[in-house]
Amino acid sequence: MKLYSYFRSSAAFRVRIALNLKGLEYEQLPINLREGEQKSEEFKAVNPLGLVPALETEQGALGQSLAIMEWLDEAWPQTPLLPDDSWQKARVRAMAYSIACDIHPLDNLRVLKYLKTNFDQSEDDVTTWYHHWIAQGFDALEQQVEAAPFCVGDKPTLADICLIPQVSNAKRFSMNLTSYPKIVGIWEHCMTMDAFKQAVPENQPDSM
Ligand SMILES: N[C@@H](CCC(=O)N[C@@H](CS)C(=O)NCC(=O)O)C(=O)O
Repeated sequence: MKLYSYFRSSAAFRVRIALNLKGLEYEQLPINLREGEQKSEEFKAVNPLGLVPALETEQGALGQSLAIMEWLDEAWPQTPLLPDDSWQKARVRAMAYSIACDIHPLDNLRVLKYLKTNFDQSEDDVTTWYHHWIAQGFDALEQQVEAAPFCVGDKPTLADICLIPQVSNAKRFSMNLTSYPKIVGIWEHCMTMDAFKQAVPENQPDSM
């Protein structure tokens, strides 16, 4: 499989973790978001949304990290990314969606660029915006997650896979995470695991 990715993309980071946890081979095709390659006609033929990640499979190309990961989980059931129990599964999905649907889209590159370019916001104001939406999401998640090692139960799930890249982003933007001891504990534990470590931005072929 081929993964259209960008080293700093947290949505691509999620898919890299999922592929690693399942022990699946994949080739990375870097799309440089800073250079605007996501908007090229060539890439839009793969993912009309112009967003990474996209996964090229034998059946075709697929966008949306959550859809990709759920498909991987059904196609390769080893190392499941969701618990068996339906209630626990719903809890995992609720946490994953809080990050992927509520926090992440507000802090996406195109949103930050729009604030700067179309609304003339300063770098500091954009950083305040960035921190604000992560804090609002993390305030709730800190109450919802179990303590380390993982968000739910004793195995990594979609909740951890979505959480870890979001924590990495928060750290990159120098956010103070001392109010989130459970979230930080889960991050520290996941960072001891190869599947997570190998997926971090610094370990990607297009990392600069
Ligand atoms: N909901 C999508 C979000 C994908 C997304 O927003 N990707 C970002 C990188 S993390 C992107 O490609 N941004 C390009 C841009 O903002 O122009 C998913 O989960 O795959």
